[in-house]
Amino acid sequence: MTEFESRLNQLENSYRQLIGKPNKKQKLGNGIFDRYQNPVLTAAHAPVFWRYDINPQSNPFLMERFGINAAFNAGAIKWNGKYLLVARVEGLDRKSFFAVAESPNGVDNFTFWDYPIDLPETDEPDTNVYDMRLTTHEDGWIYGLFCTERRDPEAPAHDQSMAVAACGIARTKDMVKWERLPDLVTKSPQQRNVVLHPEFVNGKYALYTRPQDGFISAGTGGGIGFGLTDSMENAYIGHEAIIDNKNYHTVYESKNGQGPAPIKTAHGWLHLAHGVRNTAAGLRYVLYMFMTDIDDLTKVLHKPAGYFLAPEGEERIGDVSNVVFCNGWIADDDGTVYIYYASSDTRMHVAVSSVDKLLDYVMNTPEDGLRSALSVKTLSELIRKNKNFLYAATDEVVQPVNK
Ligand code: M1P
Repeated sequence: MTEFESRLNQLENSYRQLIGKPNKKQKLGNGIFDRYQNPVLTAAHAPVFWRYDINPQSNPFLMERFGINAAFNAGAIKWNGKYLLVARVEGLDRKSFFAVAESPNGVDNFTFWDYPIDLPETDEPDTNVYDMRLTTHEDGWIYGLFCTERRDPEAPAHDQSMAVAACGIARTKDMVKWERLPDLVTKSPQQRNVVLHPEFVNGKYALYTRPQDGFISAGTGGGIGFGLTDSMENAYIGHEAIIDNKNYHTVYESKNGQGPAPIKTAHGWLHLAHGVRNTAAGLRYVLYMFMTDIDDLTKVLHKPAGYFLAPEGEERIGDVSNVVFCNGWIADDDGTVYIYYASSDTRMHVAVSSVDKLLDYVMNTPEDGLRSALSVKTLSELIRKNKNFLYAATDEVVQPVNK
């Protein structure tokens, strides 16, 4: 066996081992969801034939020719009985693109389809595309809304980082062939985290938006917006109502954004979103949840205090550390909910819950009182309730530890 053949064998074995590695629930979750032990998708999940030219004539040293830096921020959909992630795959050149990875069970064995998505461009080519939200709409199409980023035409030559973010729109019927539609037009100078609602509202398409003044900072904009458009073929939103604002001294103080399309339940629409606050160590991204009225999508009915899921352990480290981000979840027929979240702009994980658990969490977790004294009041009420419950159960006087 030549050195080339031996190296190729090792690369393929290590890839197969990774793909075949079973994933298990972590022990003792919080009752709301179960995290799984291993990331479900990483840069190393890219097939060997993506990364290497495997012809010894043109690549005698078997060098990596197309390195993959990360696989994260994936949209998700159940498709023909399989769990699909449409990941943001980022090459060493920092450009990201979309690629589908498929699993038979939603928690492991995610395998990339042979080719990345061939996403058509508009007349104004995208420099970078990322963070696709998938929506199976009642009009019969599967839409993928994503961020398209281009250099700011107003940027001076010395500034090579000023960019404009907008919402790109594509749709498909088979997850393979994608039709590109014109970008969304709104009154906001920049848009990111735009998500299509799965149902018509008053005969129109309804979109969750995130108006922002600048590329990074939401500025005077921000909050999760909501607007209607007559068509997706020339999507235009004239008025954005802010349904969930950023708020002082919360986990969504600097900015926030809708995650995947909301899940419809008998009690209302379940939303998963990300919230951002600034710290001495930089921005911290966490996930939080809320519920909107089944008919009035602009009315928030319930919103638990604080975060639903925050970066933990190794999740805290990556290209952009201290970040969790979610733009894909799957509500299965049996009520199981697979929450696909990325950590630190590097890799994908899964946390598993159910519609019933998420409803209980959203409807029965106390809201943010927005003041320390009210947090103490909420906690003291819970302690009192638990003491009374213990007292009733044991028929003994429970001694107060501290009056
Ligand atoms: O780097 C963290 C995230 O930053 C952006 O999110 P937002 O628009 O809310 O600030 C996005 O670029 C996202 O892809 C990234 O994960």
